[in-house]
Amino acid sequence: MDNHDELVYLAFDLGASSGRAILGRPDPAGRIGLEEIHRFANTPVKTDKGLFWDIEALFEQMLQAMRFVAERGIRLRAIGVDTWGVDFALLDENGEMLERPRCYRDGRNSGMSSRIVERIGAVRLVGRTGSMFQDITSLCQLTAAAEDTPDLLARARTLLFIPDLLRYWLCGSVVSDCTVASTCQMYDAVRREWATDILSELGLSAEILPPITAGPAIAGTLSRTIQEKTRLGAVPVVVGAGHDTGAAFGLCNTEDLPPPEDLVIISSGTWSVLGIFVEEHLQAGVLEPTRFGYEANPDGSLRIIRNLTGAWLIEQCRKVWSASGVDCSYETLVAAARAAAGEDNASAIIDPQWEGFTHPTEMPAAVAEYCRSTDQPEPQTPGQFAQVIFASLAESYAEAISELREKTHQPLRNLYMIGGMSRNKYLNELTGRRAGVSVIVGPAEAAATGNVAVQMQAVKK
Ligand code: LFR
Repeated sequence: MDNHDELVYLAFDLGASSGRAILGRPDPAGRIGLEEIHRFANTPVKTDKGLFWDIEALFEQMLQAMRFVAERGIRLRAIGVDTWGVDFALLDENGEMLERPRCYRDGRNSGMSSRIVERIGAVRLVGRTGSMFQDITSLCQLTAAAEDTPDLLARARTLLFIPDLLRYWLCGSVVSDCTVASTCQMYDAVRREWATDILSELGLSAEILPPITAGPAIAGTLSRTIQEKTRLGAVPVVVGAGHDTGAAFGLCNTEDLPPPEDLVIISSGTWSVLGIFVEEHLQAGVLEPTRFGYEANPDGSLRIIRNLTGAWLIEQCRKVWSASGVDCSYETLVAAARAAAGEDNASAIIDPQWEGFTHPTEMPAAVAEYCRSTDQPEPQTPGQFAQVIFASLAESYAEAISELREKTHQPLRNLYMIGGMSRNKYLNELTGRRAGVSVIVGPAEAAATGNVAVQMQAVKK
């Protein structure tokens, strides 16, 4: 039986592979209990123009989840949306979407980061935005749009990142927050303003960028149309932690964990975002911008991050294997990987960041190709592939941690693993050994919990 008087928050947490609707119920001690009420796949659509998110289908799933809530008679205190970063939709003067949001894995972004660095200069770009140099950033995507679809870009009046677009559809407000803005490479997270000079040097308009709230806030209430479609009332919709990784890291700034100089965090889903909390940007030149950048936490504080490939490799392999009838449950694969350790065909180490893994036709074939081209034995069985992938992920985490130790002179002896992949005990063991860290396993649903925490702050204000 639902207790209709308790305080319930609804968090939408959308990743690149799947979305979840989760109810959050804070207890008197401040702990947040979670109940997943709906889970749905996020499947991009490939057309002859490129790779797009099926954003309408995702929104429809969100409405479905809201109907479930209404049917149970739950009165929501608020709703919040967090998603992956960098991607955006462009709206015309009537607020209509000009095309579906492109997926950051779209081929047209390839090589864009180095071209922008050539035009702006690495030092200046890092100084103004702090973002890690990657082809996926919104700045790269917008520059690609200016070259590839200039007419469409000319018609754009508003740019909304994915969580902002979904919130706009829920309540009509046009607003963003520092967590998602700090992923885009167009935002100065230190001064907390758009880096408009960088945009104009690239011939891009800064006028389409949304305003950014100062911390968690209520953006609006569910529009009439949405209330009618879902049978929910005028529920407040919150802005403040639109970026999933930002929402997750926001949870980790607590005294229950080791102090920042001794703590690395990995928020792991499709990506494994490895980070440490910092007071300010390090001196220019200390960090290599193709490997490290800065992002903002919901309270505006900063973290250094390295964006590493996460579950993407194994998820894409599972897709191929399950289509041919192989048992691909996570438990089976992890057990098979453990059993394969030590076999010659499971000994290769791949670079999970290799461009060939961005969006291959078949992931196992891409892994095999990498091994061949680096003169390493090719894995044959799913267990051997999984072993190669897990060992390589652990290796990439270890390298990043060791580089951070060297550059920051901090001991970083503890690793807090959060997000979906934190459930993979075998990967945690491999990482602990390779990186020389004690692994503390945190919540798998860190982003959703952080999302609810931010909603609670916003409604309290
Ligand atoms: C994780 C994440 C990362 C971001 C990547 C692409 O879901 O949000 O933080 O770099 O997706 O947006």
